[in-house]
Order: sequence, then structure tokens, then C-alpha cells
Amino acid sequence: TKDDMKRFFFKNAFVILTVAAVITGIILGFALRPYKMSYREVKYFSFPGELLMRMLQMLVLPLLVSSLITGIAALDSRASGKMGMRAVIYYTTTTVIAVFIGIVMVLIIHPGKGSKDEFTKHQQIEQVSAADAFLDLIRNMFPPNLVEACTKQFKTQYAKRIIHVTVTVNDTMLLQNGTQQIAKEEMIPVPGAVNGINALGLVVFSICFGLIIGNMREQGKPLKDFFDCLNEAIMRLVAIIMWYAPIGILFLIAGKIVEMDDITTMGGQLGMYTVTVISGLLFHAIVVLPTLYFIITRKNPFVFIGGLLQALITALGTSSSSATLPITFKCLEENNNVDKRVTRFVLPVGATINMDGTALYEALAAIFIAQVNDYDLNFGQILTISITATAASIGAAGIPQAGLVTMVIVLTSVGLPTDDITLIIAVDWFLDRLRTTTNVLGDSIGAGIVEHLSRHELRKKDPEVGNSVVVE
Ligand code: DAS
Repeated sequence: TKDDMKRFFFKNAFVILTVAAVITGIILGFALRPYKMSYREVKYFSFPGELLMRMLQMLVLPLLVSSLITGIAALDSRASGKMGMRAVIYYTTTTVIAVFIGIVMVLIIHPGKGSKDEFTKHQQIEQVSAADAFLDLIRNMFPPNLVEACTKQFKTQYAKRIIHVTVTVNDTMLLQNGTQQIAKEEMIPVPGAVNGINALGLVVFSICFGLIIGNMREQGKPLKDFFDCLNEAIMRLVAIIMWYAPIGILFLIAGKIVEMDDITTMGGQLGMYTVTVISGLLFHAIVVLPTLYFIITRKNPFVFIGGLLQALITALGTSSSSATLPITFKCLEENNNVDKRVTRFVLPVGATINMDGTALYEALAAIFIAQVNDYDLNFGQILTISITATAASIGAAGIPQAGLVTMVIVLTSVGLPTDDITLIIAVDWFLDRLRTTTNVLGDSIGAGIVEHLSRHELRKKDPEVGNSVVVE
């Protein structure tokens, strides 16, 4: 009946609007492509999408810090220790499985057959050593200045790009007039990345701070109340922004489709490479993670995933798991009723270090680059790739195309040319969206699994945190 339909719409309004936004965005994007908008026009057109990105990023910092501190302070240290262990085991297991899938896929499909001449190089990236990148990862865990950690990550090196500039030579002395192309070096922070916060450093700090506040009991209560209240206020802001999200997603997607390079000209190897990455990510997201969830919780994984739809689509639209974090929280807590003590703990850490999609991608891409270069990898080198791909995924920030940058760790570890990252830049914007969605799915399923495994500790109800009714 009409009433039923109304009720259905309101219950699922967010999901319906978000899916409609994606479809409209795709149609609009393709409809506008023939008009070949200029760079400036595309920027104007995607403005509503840019606003969504900014709103979400605005919330990440206070949300990450307040949820971790209160999440940990709410548990006694034994319970948080156990929960932490479970989360870490989950992160590690799923990341290792993801890397394995990536390697198997790229070895079986072998997309890098043929020669390297097929590629046009876009820009050159300077060599960054794996050791430096590793040390940066550790350095980032201990930010010397917390305020600075809220604005940037520590990075030893910036990428260097060669740009070609046209200069007008007007030298009457030498009697040479005319234009001339010269190559100039330019330092760029990281390709395509938006300003990221040092989430890793803030996570480490917040975990320690939360533990201390929890141990201080009565004395720590004012601080705990403060962060609880901050967290609640931020979540209310998220609830408002969620209404804007479909509009933002529509324009993010349409804008990207308008400006993307022509897909039909994509080379055979790059096309095969794209297919390989998509198959790997899909296998991990649709088969591995749901099966793991089912085996452990005995609940229907697809009902769980259904509740996450808006977060997954936001990940697809923003290509940033940290920008998606606010929406992931909302979906898990409100649609899937996951205990807040779990989400507050598992999600921020997961969004920062647990990136299944990125790990799978890094291993796969490194081996693809080896294949393109006709470089035979032995077993030891493949093992090295899997270890460094895991590290690189931990080190990657949850921002667009961060994985592309940390890939230098993987490439240098086995002596592959880091310049060749440029071979895959053309399709990275797209694959980045898919791996971000996989990353968000991995974190969310992790929250579901950790909640199930921690149900005994969680039965002790903490009145401060609210919804701690444990469903068994
Ligand atoms: N886009 C990233 C994320 O936010 C990471 C990556 O580039 O792989 O999850």
C-alpha cells in the first residue's frame, strides 16, 4: 500500500537517495562529456562535491580523537587489551589474505605481457628509499608536536616532477627570438593527495591517553566526559551532513566522469591490469570478508553489508577512508547496532592502519610493474613484496591515492624502478575508489567480528556509553 511504501522510503531514505545520486551522477557525467569542459569549468561543476569532501574532512580529526579516547577509557584495561588483541589479529589476518589474493591474481592473469612501449609516461617520480619510508612510518607514530600532527604527516622526501614550460626568448643581444620548451624540476608533495592529517600519530596518542584516563577512574572523569560530549556533538553534526552527502556524491562522481581520460584509448596491458585489480578486490570483498564474518558470527554477512551501503558508496565517491569515517560510524551504530564501545575503538584504528584493498593493490601493482619490465621475481622477492605491501598499506594515509605514493617502499625493496609508478597513474583514480571501498568494508566487518568475539566483556554494561545491549 501507499503507507507501506512511504514507510519503506523513510526507513531507507539515505540508501535510496545515495544510490539515486550515484546513478544520476554517472548519467550526468557521461551526458556532459561531449562538451569537453575546461579545467576551470570542471572545477566549478564539481564544487558541491568538493564541499562534501571538506565537510567530512573537517569532522575526521575531532571524531578520531574523541572516539578513540572515550572508547578506550570506557573499558577496563583488561577488556580493552583483549579487544585490541582481537582487532590486531583481524587486521593482520585479513591484510595477509588480501596480499595473497593480489599476488595470486596477478600471477595467474599475468596482465603485464608485452612491452613497455605501450605506455606513455605522464611524469617522473624521484626515487625514495625503502628504508627512509619505513623510518617515516615509525616517526609518524610519535609526532613531536600534536598541533602539527593535526595538519600534516611527516615525510622525508617529496616527489620530484619534471614539467615542461614554454618560455619566450626575447634576447636582442643574441638576436634570438621565439619560443622554446625547457624542462624544469618542480617539487610536489604527493600526487593527487589532499592534505592529510597524521592519523597514525594521533591514533597512538589517543590510545595511550584513553588508557591513562580510564585508569585514573574518578579523577579522569572530567576529561572522559569532555571527550564523550565532543564525540556526541560531532556525531550530531554527521547526522546533518548525511543529508547533504547524496548531493555531494552526485557531483563528485559526475565531475570525475567529465574530466577522466578517454577510456577507449586505454592500452591492452593497462586494461588487463585494471581487470586484474577489480577481480582481486571483488573476490576479497564479496567472498573472503563475508565468509570470514559468517564463520565467526554465524550471522548473514550480506544483511550486515546492506546496512553499510551508504558508507561504501561514500568511499567510492570520496576515495578516502578517513573522510568516510563519520558515515561509517553512523551506518555501523545505527543500521547494524554495533556496540559503540567497539566502533569507537575498532573504526578509527582500522581506517588508519587496516587497508586490505590497498595492500592487495600494492602487491599486485608491484608484480605487474615487474612483468612489464620482463623482470623475473623469485620466491624470496615475492615474499619481500608481500611484507612491504603490508607495511605500505599501514603507512598509507586514508586519503585519495595515498597508496600510490607508499608503493615506492614496495618497488625499491626488490629493486624495481619507482619511476614506473607513472605507468599506472592513468587508471589510479578509478582503482583508488575501489580499494578505498574495500578498505572501509574491511574495517566495518572487523567491527562486527570484534564485537561478536568480545561479547562476554561487553556484557558489563557501561551506562556512560549508551547502546551497549549485546545481541548474541
Ligand atoms: N585511498 C586510500 C584510502 O583512503 C588509500 C589508498 O590510496 O590506497 O583508503
